[in-house]
Amino acid sequence: MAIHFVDIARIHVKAGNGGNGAISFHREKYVASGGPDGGDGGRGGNVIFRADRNLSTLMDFKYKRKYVARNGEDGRGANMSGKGAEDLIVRVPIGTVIKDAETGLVMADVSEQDKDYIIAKGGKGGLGNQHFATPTHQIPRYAKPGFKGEEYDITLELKLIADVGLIGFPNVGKSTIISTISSAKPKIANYHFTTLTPVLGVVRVDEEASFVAADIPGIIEGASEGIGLGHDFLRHVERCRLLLHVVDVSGCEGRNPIDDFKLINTELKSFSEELSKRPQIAIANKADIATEEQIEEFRAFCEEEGIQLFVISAATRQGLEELPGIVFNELQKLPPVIIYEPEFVKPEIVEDGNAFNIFRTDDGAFNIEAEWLVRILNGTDVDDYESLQYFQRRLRDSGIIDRLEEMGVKDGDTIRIEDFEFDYVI
Ligand SMILES: Nc1nc2c(ncn2[C@@H]2O[C@H](COP(=O)(O)OP(=O)(O)OP(=O)(O)O)[C@@H](O)[C@H]2O)c(=O)[nH]1
Ligand SMILES: [Mg+2]
Repeated sequence: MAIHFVDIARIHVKAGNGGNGAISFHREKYVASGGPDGGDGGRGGNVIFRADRNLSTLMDFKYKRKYVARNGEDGRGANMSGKGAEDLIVRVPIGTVIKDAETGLVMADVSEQDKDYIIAKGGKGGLGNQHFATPTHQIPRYAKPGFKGEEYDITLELKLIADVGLIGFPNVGKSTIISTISSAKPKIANYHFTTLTPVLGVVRVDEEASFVAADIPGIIEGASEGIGLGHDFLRHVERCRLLLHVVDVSGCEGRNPIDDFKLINTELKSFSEELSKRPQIAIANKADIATEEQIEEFRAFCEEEGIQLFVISAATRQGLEELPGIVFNELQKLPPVIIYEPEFVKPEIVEDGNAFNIFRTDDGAFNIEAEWLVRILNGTDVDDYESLQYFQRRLRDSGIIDRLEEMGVKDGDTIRIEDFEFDYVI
């Protein structure tokens, strides 16, 4: 069965890098040598997620999987700062939960309209050489490169925001119920899996009172192993405060409503222990074609289990008048719709930290891994004596030279830092 509804996606987001600081010196006619006037780099663009009421699936993300914000502009001479880049706004349906793909930890729950969820932060711009002049060092020939923008592989999962979720076997009448008590008009038909995509409906109790209900595809035994439409759709009722568990009390398809009820709860449990503990109201539907004994048998089961029961017929509307009011009152006793708190902690970017790692490769070269050092190297004019001195000072201050000597570095050995390579000179 082809399912066109897309409610899960994996994408890559990258914020813009900060622009590089400029190396420049003030120049004027008849002025021999001016001071440093290299401007700062601009900030890289953020990747921001926003909830959009007009979207209902994550379909777009199936085709476009890379979202890259622009880099900040480099600084220029005459103290001109580079322009910051515009943010990249990515629109998703309300209720999209964003997780770090690697750890599975929640980064954001895009559940509020008009709110910016910054997922990848743009890099700061680097400082221009105007900042590095000191009384003893008046011609700084180095500037700082911009910081890298954050970059993540993320997953998007749509978890609808609804107070109430309708669950049950296929064909028990879930869609018929939601279509009679709410504004939603889902497809209703006498076959299994009529509903393929979740549907939200607003149920009005009176002028002031209303709640949102979600109708999802039917669940069958083995759904947790992927039978039927699987149980992925349960994700859409995960936030619900209350579940309306619908059974066909007439057993018109030759099944037993008590068995059905237990089976669905088993499937629920294998999907999520937490969801299986969510409060439920049993809805015995199709009472119009059920016998008194059938209804009583189910009622006895519910009483024994301590489950609140509601007997209705969505076809004749018997009992449906009262249902919204009862559900609404029940909701008043329950906690609000679940919003997922961010739990992912971004790795900290330490400016000019001194952490490094050195290892020897097969060819005998010493490889230095240190992000801060690469940043300095990128901003260093290797032909310039002063900036080279600055670079060497950082090598010494950070303990890299000591470590190299411990490791037995000799004159003429190759030192490698990412793409840079040079000979070690004592
Ligand atoms: N006799 C009777 N038939 C009903 C009642 N409620 C629904 N039906 C019929 O049952 C069939 C299935 O109804 P749906 O509302 O599509 O069932 P569903 O649970 O949404 O089914 P799926 O979307 O396939 O999971 C339709 O033919 C409805 O007309 C009822 O109270 N009494
Ligand atoms: Mg349906």
